[in-house]
Amino acid sequence: MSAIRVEPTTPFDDQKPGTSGLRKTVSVFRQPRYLENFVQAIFDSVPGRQGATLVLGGDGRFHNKTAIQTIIRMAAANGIARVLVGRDGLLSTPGASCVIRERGAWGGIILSASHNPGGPDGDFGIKFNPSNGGPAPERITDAIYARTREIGEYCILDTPEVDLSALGEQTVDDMVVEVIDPVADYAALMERLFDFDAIRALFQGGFRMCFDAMHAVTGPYAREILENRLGAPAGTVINGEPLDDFNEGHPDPNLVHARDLVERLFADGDAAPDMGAASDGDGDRNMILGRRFYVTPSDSLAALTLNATLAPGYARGVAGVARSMPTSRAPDRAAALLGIPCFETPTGWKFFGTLLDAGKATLCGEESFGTGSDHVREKDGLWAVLFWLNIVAASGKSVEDLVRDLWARVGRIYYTRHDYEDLPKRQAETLMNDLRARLPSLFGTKQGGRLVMLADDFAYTDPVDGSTASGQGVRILFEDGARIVYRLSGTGTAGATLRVYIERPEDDPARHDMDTQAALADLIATADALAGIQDRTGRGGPTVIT
Ligand code: VG1
Ligand code: CO
Repeated sequence: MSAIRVEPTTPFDDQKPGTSGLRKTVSVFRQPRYLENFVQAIFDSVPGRQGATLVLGGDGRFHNKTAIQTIIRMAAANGIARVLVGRDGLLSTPGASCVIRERGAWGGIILSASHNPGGPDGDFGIKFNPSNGGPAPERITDAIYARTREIGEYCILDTPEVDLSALGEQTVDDMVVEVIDPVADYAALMERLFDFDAIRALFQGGFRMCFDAMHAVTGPYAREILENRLGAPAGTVINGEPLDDFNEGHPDPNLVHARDLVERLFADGDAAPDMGAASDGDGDRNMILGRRFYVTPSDSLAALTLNATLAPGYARGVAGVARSMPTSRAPDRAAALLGIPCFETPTGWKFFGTLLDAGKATLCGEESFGTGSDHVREKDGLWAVLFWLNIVAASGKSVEDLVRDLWARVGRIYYTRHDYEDLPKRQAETLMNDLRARLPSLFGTKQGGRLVMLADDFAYTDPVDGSTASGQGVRILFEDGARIVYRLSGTGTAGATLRVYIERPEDDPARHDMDTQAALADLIATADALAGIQDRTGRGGPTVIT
């Protein structure tokens, strides 16, 4: 047995996990001891690692493989008995969640900065998921952070590199490293949830789809499931080769960054496929498109809720739905129609964990192209795509028809998010603080002709474990059901990003065909005026509109 090397270290003061793990530029992560400190803090603060199994993998971005070799050496030095690592270091976020659960692991370390750009000048990230397979709740991330502030040493072995390309077992000292097929467990789970025969028949009947993997982790998953198992024609998956810089792209499945896909789906006549979809860097996000039709993520969650029982895995019904606070109220309306509860949580998948574990929510979603269910404990991009395919196959309706059905039944909620990226941190924080200070005086006033019914900073008490979270975003609710939400992003690595979420319900079916930005124009102006965005930032408009 090789000697464990106990290395002295000193704390870094910036290792506080954000909305989804610790995210920094690659150059920050390449500093000596930076990754090691954080990994040791995980081992030190989560009980039960001795003799346990750890799941390890990432989205394949630059620095992924180097970090994996370090974590394997540290795992062996910290008493882990078995590491399950995805071949070539790849595991999508939902794929990792699946393996943690199926294999009874102590937890998993996922290396990803999700939709942030990669490469030597891009971003890197690390997150820990405990044994339920979900993102660590704040109780755990707070403990990890506290540990990073006082850490004095970390443990590592001097062992040769593990060959990540060969499936099967190797040993590192007395720890077993098993290189697993990253797709196998996940694909088997999907076959249990969805009617693969019906989807296969759909493709055989000429249904055409285009899945854009954006050169990120879902390529191998989508090829195996869509093309190999479901018989979609070769070429259905585009940009399917994971690259460590995502081909210099921004692997964020939205109308701006998945432009190739959007152009194909909005082509004239029959040139456009029947359905389009894209996923992000680590495979937990999804964008769904019909032919010349864009599905708002909030509507996607609502439509899946209404039609869930068409998929075998959900035939017994949906116990409840949960959505993040800034997500539109379309899922609430769908839930009301079915007579089931709808929970409102702060932004970030970690807040859904208790509801899923307790069986209170079956489906969850966020406006940020995140949808998922109790099948794993992460949002799941390809799962959402298969769910849509299953519903299309079982109902015989197009994606657009299904969304129009939703609008006919619960009304349409026009929804948009305006992001102002890379603002000076101080400026963005002052904007938010000034807005917060004005909240008590806004109630009962008219803003842009609308009466303010509620103005607060969202605070949450978890209905299962009673944990609390405050300061989760400013919300302004108007008498007519319109709403504006402001919050600062917790996933960026430079400056600050202000997110402004704007929505209003439209119950008149004769007005369900407006352009979203036009339908929301007056509210968008109110949102700007209330917070003084243009005046304070000097920006002519948002950087990204979704
Ligand atoms: C964003 C989204 C949030 C999502 C988070 C992680 O966070 O708004 O809904 O859960 O990203 O998604 P923020 O704090 O930047 O708004 V992912 O795909 O990065 O794991
Ligand atoms: Co992601």
